Amino acid sequence: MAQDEGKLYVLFCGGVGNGKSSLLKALCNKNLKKLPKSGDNGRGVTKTIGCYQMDINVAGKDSEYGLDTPGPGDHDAPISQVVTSIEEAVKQCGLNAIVICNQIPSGRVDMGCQIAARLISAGVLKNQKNAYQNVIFCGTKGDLVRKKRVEKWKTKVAPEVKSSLGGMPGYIVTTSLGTQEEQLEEDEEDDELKPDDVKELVDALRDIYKNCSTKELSFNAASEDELANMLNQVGGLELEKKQVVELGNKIKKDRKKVTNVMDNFKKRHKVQNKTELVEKVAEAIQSGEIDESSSSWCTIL
Ligand SMILES: Nc1nc2c(ncn2[C@@H]2O[C@H](COP(=O)(O)OP(=O)(O)OP(=O)(O)O)[C@@H](O)[C@H]2O)c(=O)[nH]1
Ligand SMILES: [Mg+2]
Repeated sequence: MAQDEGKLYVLFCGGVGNGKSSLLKALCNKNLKKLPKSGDNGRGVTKTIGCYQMDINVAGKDSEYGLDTPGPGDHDAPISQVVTSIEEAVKQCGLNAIVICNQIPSGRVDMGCQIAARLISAGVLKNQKNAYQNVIFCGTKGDLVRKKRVEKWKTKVAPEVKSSLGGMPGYIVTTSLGTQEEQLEEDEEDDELKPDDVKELVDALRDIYKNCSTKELSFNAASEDELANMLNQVGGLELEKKQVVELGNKIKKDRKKVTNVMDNFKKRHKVQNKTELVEKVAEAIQSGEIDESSSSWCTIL
């Protein structure tokens, strides 16, 4: 298939509350009517996949889009729904880069990151070894800890993602969004606030766009059993054999469901190819047809 050299499509994934939507919001075209929703919510904020036009000045591109995802661990989006939605986005949208978000202050590669990494490892990286170069492991909330801990995250914590990803990501970067609105409201008196810093992430995305031999990531779905076993193991679910089979069946059903929702969307919007799909989903978010914070997952994609 001919590569569409004029685009950069980026998937943001990782555990619930790790700052996926905030990061995408920081990179978005500020003229958008609707920006990704972020904030503090014990149940999780983002419930379905969203797609937004970014503005990060990548030389030679004419469109940059970011796809926001719910995190494994969300209270309203069951795990099979989260993983099948992420799979569908990788399969249908012709992604160029994947950003896995991990909170630096936690000092852990949390379960959400492990699940996202294992999903990408099984579906994207297993058959495309060069594609490790298209994966960014991003430490978020760097403003909440001292510089020393940011460095420690980079050298000691982040490399642990290798065991879930099956290899080292092409880029390990850190970001800080210390001056975002929500934070300012709460911490008005806090003179420790540091300026927003997303430079390392933007540089990595530009680099991927310019230098990576794998321009578009292809997706080969792992079997339902494989995924169910992975979730059982990484999630520490301790399911009996029979329950793992049931989870596999649920994943199978959800895969069908999300593909149907996607096919209906494509029909409704007369979508012909991947580029049009991403643009139409972004338009549908702006028009309010899709609400990514709605827990009804039939509005997905
Ligand atoms: N101080 C600080 N807070 C941040 C940063 N990034 C995100 N946050 C805060 O962390 C919380 C969660 O951020 P979100 O962007 O909603 O996280 P998410 O990963 O999209 O969460 P879900 O959609 O629920 O999975 C919000 O209160 C953000 O304001 C950061 O760099 N620094
Ligand atoms: Mg979110």
